[in-house]
Amino acid sequence: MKKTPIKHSWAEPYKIKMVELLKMTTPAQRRKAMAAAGYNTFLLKSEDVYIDLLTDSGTSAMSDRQWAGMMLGDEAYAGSANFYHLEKVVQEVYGYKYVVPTHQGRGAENILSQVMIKKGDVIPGNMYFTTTRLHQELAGGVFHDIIIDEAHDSSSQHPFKGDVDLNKLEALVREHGAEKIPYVCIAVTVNMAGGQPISLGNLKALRAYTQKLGIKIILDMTRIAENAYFIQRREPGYQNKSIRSIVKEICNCTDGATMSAKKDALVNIGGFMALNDPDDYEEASNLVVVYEGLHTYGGLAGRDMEAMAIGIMESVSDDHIKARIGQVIYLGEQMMQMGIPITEPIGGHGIFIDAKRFLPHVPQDLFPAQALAAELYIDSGVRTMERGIVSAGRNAKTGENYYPKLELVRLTIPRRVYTQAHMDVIAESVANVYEKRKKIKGLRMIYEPRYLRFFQARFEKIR
Ligand code: PLI
Repeated sequence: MKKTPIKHSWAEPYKIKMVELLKMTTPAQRRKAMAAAGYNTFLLKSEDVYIDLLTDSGTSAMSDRQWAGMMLGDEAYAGSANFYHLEKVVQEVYGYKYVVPTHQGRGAENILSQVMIKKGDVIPGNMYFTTTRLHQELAGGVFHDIIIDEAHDSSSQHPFKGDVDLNKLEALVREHGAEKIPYVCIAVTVNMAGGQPISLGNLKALRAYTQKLGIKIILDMTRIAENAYFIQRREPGYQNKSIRSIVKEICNCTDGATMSAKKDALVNIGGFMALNDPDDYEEASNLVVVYEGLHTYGGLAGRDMEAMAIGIMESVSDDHIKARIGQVIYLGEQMMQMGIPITEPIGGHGIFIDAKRFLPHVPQDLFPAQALAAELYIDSGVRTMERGIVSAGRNAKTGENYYPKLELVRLTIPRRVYTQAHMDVIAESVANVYEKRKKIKGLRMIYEPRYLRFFQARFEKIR
């Protein structure tokens, strides 16, 4: 367990003005809380959690400027000044023409899927995301994974594991015809692969191929600034380019985007759809009225849109993103030094423990990642989440379980929330559980909800 100092400084470009007090709990209290939550970390009460790594979604600390912006909320039902500010920022930073706000990312996914997908369509993507795939399926489409094989191997050192395998896309085009493919769905820092980036070289090659066939590219731009950071660090020719210019270059390769602003954009709630095609925009801005609210608020308060506009500007600052990912890398490097099997290279928004290698004696049917997340909570009050067979769910047609190659526990780092000392506590707790890993036997699912089961499923311990 020898620690060597981390070479690069990533110190935060901010200081702390207000703190939120946390309750400290005992192992006995946590054992009881975990059992009451059916061994699902989503069902824990947040007040029972010490360090909350469940998600980086909506959990960021807003800046003093964002809070000040909240006071400028124009809460008019129609034509809020904050909407026009948000629209201007999205146009300037990302370069899209039209913006439709939504309450969060899945609101945008619902509307975009309804606008663009017809029954029987095929939607290729660089790995699935839970809500994205479900909305594609509910709209009548079928998702196909076209990410490179390396993305499914947690130990592959490929620098851009979010890249698309163009041969897989060509095979889909040959099988179904380009007219059955309305768009390719491209995620940045691919969540389910461990926060792994796509390269601009790959995106440009994809663009050249799809343009010839009249297939659009829709970006899931949820963690785009984090992807830009990896391009700046790893892709030849981008070392001297700003995060902001790389972000714009990524968007320029696409026709539109859905955004969960709860991640990169540093807000607690909010999202949007951004489009270039006026017909798609017209339909989306009409449909949003049905599901979210008028097209100038989309389910958000004016103050939420103001905080989002300011958050987007802060998110593309080079100093911000260097510290954000620096903290993630700091934690990941500690784990690697301790011999903990994690997804490599270290990704953008968290550390993903490979539960198959951590618990090789627990078969996937006994939910090793779910069981490991429960043990980590009991050990230290650190809340993580499963990203494996429970998250993958069942095939909508056959009802069979998906068996993803990756069986991961995600330790997601909220932005601007925790300190370096918190990172040390997390690493120590993972090491503790690693030492007693042979005692972990797995779980049995005793309640399975129909949609997105990982949120609400309940389990009991295998004795
Ligand atoms: O949680 P929403 O509805 O604002 O966004 C959905 C969503 C879309 N795309 C991607 C890549 C996501 O990561 C995402 C939400 N992610 C969550 C909640 C997470 O914990 O990762």
